[in-house]
Amino acid sequence: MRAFPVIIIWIKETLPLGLGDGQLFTWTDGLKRKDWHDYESIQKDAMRSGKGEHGKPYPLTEEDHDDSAYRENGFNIFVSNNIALERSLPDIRHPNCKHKVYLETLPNTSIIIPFHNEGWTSLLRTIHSIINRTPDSLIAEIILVDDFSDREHLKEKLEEYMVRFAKVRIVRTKKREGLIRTRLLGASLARGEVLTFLDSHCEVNVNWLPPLLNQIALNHKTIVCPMIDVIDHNHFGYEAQAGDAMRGAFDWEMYYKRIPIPPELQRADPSDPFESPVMAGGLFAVNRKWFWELGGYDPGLEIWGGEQYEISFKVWMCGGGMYDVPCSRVGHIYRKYVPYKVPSGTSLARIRNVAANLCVDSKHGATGTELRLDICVKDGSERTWSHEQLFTFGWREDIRPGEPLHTRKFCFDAISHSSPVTLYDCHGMKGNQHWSYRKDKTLFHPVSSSCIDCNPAEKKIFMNRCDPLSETQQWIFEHINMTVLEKFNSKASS
Ligand code: UD2
Ligand code: MN
Repeated sequence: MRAFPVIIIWIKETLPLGLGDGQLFTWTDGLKRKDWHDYESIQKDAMRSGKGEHGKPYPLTEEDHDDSAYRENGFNIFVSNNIALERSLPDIRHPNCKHKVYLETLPNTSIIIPFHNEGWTSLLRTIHSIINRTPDSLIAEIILVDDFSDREHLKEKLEEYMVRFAKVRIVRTKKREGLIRTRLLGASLARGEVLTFLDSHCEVNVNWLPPLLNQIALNHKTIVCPMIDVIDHNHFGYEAQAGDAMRGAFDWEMYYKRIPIPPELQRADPSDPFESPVMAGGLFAVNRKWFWELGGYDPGLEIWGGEQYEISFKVWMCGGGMYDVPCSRVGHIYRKYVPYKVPSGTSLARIRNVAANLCVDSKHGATGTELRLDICVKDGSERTWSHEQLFTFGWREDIRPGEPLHTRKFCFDAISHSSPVTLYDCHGMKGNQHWSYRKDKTLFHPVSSSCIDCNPAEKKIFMNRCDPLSETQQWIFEHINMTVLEKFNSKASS
């Protein structure tokens, strides 16, 4: 039997809620398609009520806002603990998505979720949302890959909990590997036809998986990404990202950004998949064989970041394509700060002055403002990257507030051998933003041949003629990786 494409138009007009469960439609290409919505589960979600349901913000009180709620995860775990693991979400897809049909026979998938010290309820909510909003026949397995977490709830307690889900497997790395090698471990054990990667603090939305698998079934050389929605790190409200459907891009500093789709590339139906140059990183599906043909990820990538470019470039260079799929939506908690420790890298925490015993502080650090000294933050609170006393000495040989994973885009800048040290937009071209740390503990500024000095009484930080014997010019980098710093400095002097 053969139907004509016009049938769709007819259906759109007569069945506003959807096409009807399980009904089959044959396209002119001869392939059978069906409506994959699970109307029973949609109905169940619609009936739910309570705090945080339908993705509404949880009503926060003062004390719920306390920093202790954020410390372990970088998002408010109290709120997470107080909303249902199976909470409902708003269906914020483009209205056309309700009427879309996908191949009747879709490949199945292994869902791979790396985690390092994830919160209990945020991890469980990820799993529950998958179980509740994904057709069981499409899930080959859910692989939770523990990247050497040390929190107690992620050990036996997690294994006991997951016994109720036949498809969940837990595997663990033998040492801290970082998210890239952790994903690779999951991928190497996966048996599904498709690999679907998610972060460990997500909530998948209605009918999220079929549109992803459909795109891969039509052309296996594709990586497909859902729209990533924002779960607020304070109140857990669920909403689209600003601007919603945009293309992935990056700037000259390799910062990921999203830019609008140019009008000439916009689709007639904005709910159709569109090509995107690079992906955000965490949430995507890929044919398993094609992933390995691409060489997977480079296993030399450490802890966090950059892997999305590596895989994106390989896709394009190997004759594949990358698509964002507006009818597939997954919520993700964007953290307030990175809660986990980064064992290697160019990280440095505080820069303390020997004479003053005060630290460099970037509190009022908008661009153009002067750096000042302030009382050093207590040890232990250094995990809050948003704190103004963390700095990164980067490969660009500049110094930026923030830790390496999420630095702010301002750099230490000095315009002369006697000017104050200010924060200024990083340009990555050395010059006034070029620094080196010397063995005598001075912070040297090659372009002006001077050093950073300070006035403890006034808490001022300024440039001065280098005098390594003056303690006001001696700075201690606390928690720095000395090997990295030495490598850095030998390069600078050669
Ligand atoms: C984004 C991506 C993330 C990843 C990252 C680096 C989204 C929504 N998220 O940052 O997936 O691509 O950029 O480019 O696109 N983890 C480990 N071991 C570690 C550190 C993290 O297993 O050492 C896990 C962590 O539990 C999480 C995932 O890796 O499930 C990503 O880490 P993240 O959530 O801290 O990264 P995020 O969302 O800031
Ligand atoms: Mn994440």
